Amino acid sequence: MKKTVVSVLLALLLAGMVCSISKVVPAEELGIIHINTDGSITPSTANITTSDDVTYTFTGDNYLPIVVNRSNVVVNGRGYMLQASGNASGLLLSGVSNVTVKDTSIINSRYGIYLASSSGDVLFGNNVTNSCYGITFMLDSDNNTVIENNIINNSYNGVTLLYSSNNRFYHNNFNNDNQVLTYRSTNFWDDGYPSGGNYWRDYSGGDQKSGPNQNVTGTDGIGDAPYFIDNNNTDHYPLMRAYSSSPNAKALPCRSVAGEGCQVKINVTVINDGNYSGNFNLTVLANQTVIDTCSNVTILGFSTFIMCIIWNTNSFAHGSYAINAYFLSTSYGAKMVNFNCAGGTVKLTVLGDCNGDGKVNVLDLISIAGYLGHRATDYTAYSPGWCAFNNCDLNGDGAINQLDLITCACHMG
Ligand SMILES: [Ca+2]
Ligand SMILES: [Ca+2]
Ligand SMILES: [Ca+2]
Repeated sequence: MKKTVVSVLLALLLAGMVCSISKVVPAEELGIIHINTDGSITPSTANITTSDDVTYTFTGDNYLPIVVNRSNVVVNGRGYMLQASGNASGLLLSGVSNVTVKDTSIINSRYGIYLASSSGDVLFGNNVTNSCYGITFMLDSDNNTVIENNIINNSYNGVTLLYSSNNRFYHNNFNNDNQVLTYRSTNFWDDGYPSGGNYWRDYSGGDQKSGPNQNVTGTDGIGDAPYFIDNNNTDHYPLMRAYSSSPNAKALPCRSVAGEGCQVKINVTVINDGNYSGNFNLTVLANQTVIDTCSNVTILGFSTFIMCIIWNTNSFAHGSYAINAYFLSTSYGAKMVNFNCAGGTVKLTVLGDCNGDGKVNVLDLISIAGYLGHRATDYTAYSPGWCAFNNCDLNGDGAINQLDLITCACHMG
């Protein structure tokens, strides 16, 4: 009986020690993909492409280890998978600096991402899962930044640091039996308050308090007690929930040219394709001037919504205004998110100046005439022609007709 127990324990122990690699790769496929110091990629059959020897983009999944020997490059996995085999590292950065590895799913490798004597590199938005060692820094791999990665289900350690210091880890999700192992390494594990640190699946603290010292009444999404790794490594602001990147949002004005005194519609569009949710205060600015605020806007996970803001330009001088919106969380880690609007600039000019050249003349009349009979309902927001149509709709009534022509004619000269 005792013998059986011992055998079972031994079997369990061995099972735990043998790191499972699920994919068996035929011997002829074994090899290594190199991003060489001269910028070339070998072998040429690798599912990676570059047009400038700076950005290396996956064109499909890769089943060989990748060794990066070139500094100052970006490796963009575009969500594709990298699966090394046997005892190989998925991605090895060897003696390089200023390399960014992003958006790559690295699974079933002995070492997911391995840095040897490499400093000043960035690991951003990768999934490092189901390997033996998730992320490993060896031999003076210092001053690297590791953010927004999922480091999950790695059988030995999530992160291993040997003789590697001053690296910064934050906004990562950690769920491994052994989260971190360090030796002679002192590192940063948070981004200060209120940005916060990492999500640790095994964190057992509560969240009743807030503030940099976590001594103010009120919850803030950050654990009240630090997450202690070892004497030289502590996450002072562990996240209470898994980190999910911010919702994608834009603040887009409906026109790029507006006559003085016009009202300009601005659509604030939020597309949230993550599980991140919370309540926010929204502020919309024209250059540095606040033009509208909304409190307690709720953004739910996996949702989309559009809010319409009206900017009354009465008290604004002629000139170009960049429209920006930002959300300040009131419910989750007081996370501040800046959303820059793509193409969101409005030129304030004389009424009637549809093309924004500062003069009202026959060119503006021609622009308006080109849209005669068109209505706002003919256009989908942001589609080609939509913004130009709005620029010509001088009285903003959603139709272009003789009223707009007359308004323009009255301001000519
Ligand atoms: Ca707290
Ligand atoms: Ca003009
Ligand atoms: Ca009109």
